[in-house]
Amino acid sequence: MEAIEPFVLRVAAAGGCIESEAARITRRLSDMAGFYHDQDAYAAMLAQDDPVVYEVVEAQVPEVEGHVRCGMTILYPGRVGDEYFMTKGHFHEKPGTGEVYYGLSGSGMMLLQTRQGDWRTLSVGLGTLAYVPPDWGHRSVNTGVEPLVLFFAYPGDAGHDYDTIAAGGFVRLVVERGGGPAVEENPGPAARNRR
Ligand code: M6P
Ligand code: ZN
Repeated sequence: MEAIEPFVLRVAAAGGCIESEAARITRRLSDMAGFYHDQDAYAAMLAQDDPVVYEVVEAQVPEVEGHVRCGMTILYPGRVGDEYFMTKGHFHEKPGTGEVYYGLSGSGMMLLQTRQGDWRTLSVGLGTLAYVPPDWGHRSVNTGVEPLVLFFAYPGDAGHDYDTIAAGGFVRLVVERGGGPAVEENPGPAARNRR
């Protein structure tokens, strides 16, 4: 296994920043074509602005078995139409690998689903530990008004499979109804195309 020095990272919940050696990925609205169910709302919003939807700050840990990849996701508040800002979501490429999240600020939901289409939701946010068992796809959703900041840790060799989600989406959506979040069936590509 590749050896690295032990290290600490300073994690600031409010700003969601990890100082020192960390890689930062920024996902803007324009990076998320096809992910939101209301494509007209997506296009209209993008014509006005290209906001940052979320950032991932990840420690520089080898992507090999035995290491633990860790960092934070900072998911900003907002909506595309009635659908709350969310991460792309992914399965792990390597079967049998799970993930742990711990909420440092904000509030939201995690959508989970198996490759067979079984699904769950978990409440996440400040003070909540969310456990993603192996082989459950996962997506974080910010249903609040503050940034949702989640610390995460997962096996170094897990890898990210985005294609499965990109192809079929999640079977449920988290949408705003009457001022609060609701979990609804995803009408799917056929319904999307009718909009
Ligand atoms: C979590 C971790 C990261 C992941 C990030 C953003 O914090 O699972 O590995 O990259 O969420 O999610 P996604 O990659 O699905 O956009
Ligand atoms: Zn993951």
